Amino acid sequence: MTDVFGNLQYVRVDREQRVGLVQLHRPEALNALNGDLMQELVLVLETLDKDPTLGCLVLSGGEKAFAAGADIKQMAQASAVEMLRQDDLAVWDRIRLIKKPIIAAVNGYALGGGCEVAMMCDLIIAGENAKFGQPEINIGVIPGAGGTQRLTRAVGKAKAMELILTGRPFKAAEALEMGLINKVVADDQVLTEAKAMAHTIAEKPAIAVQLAKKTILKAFETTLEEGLDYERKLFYLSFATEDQKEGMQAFQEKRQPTWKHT
Ligand code: DAK
Repeated sequence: MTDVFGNLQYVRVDREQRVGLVQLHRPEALNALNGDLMQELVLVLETLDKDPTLGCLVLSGGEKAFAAGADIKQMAQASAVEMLRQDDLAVWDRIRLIKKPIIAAVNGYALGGGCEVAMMCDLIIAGENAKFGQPEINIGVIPGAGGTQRLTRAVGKAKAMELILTGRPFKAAEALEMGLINKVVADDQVLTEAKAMAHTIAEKPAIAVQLAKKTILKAFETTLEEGLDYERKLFYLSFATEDQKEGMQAFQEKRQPTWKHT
């Protein structure tokens, strides 16, 4: 699978049936997210997103860290003008445009940009010793890749204020209780659990899955009325798929549907 991408330095790619597996691999720096790693990650995700034989993606890190944040060493000396010129966010932001669901499988640290990347994913499965947090305040900055927005939408103002203003790390159990993540499992079961969920999703009719993802995300960006209108249009659009005909036919014939993902 890696052949398709040439020489990847920081990201590993694999597949299992209809599930694409992407792993951050910069263990010597706890998967700190430098520019090259982010370029590779986005390239891989966008390529897998276009592959019609895949229905769901899993993004994991290593045992010790999903990712300990953006690379502090790389940005430490940058001026505001350099940051503006580099415009790294333009790369990071492409993750939210991926159409297929992405499940983050989190072990160890998911801090700063690492937590933000996990939150850009659609579902999060974490190991019991996973440690989330937005510690940017401790190095004199604020979250820069969506933390103030996505954490607040996920856990509410009170908790987001506390976590971002104190920089306090929090464990998977607290993340689950706050509604930030989907499931906590034993550390050595994280990938297995994430893959199981990914296979379940990947076996569903792919276009309906993508329309559902898009519509749920819309709920964070719009009024209820516009969101309902958007949902109705995509619902009608789902009737243009062969899978809609097959799904409803199979129901009436009391048999399992055979999805074509078209
Ligand atoms: N950046 C660079 N290197 C890192 C790193 C990071 N975020 N985190 C760890 N490392 C490196 C360490 O420097 C060390 O390298 P060597 O010294 O061996 O060369 C190696 O990884 C192992 O780390 P430690 O020796 O520190 O390991 P410990 O187990 O003792 O501690 C730790 C683990 C996770 C508690 C600690 O490493 C730590 O506090 N790391 C920094 C966590 C952090 O503050 N993260 C937030 C960074 S700010 C944006 C996009 C994103 C962002 C901003 C803008 N745009 C697109 C605009 C995000 C910002 C951030 O994430």
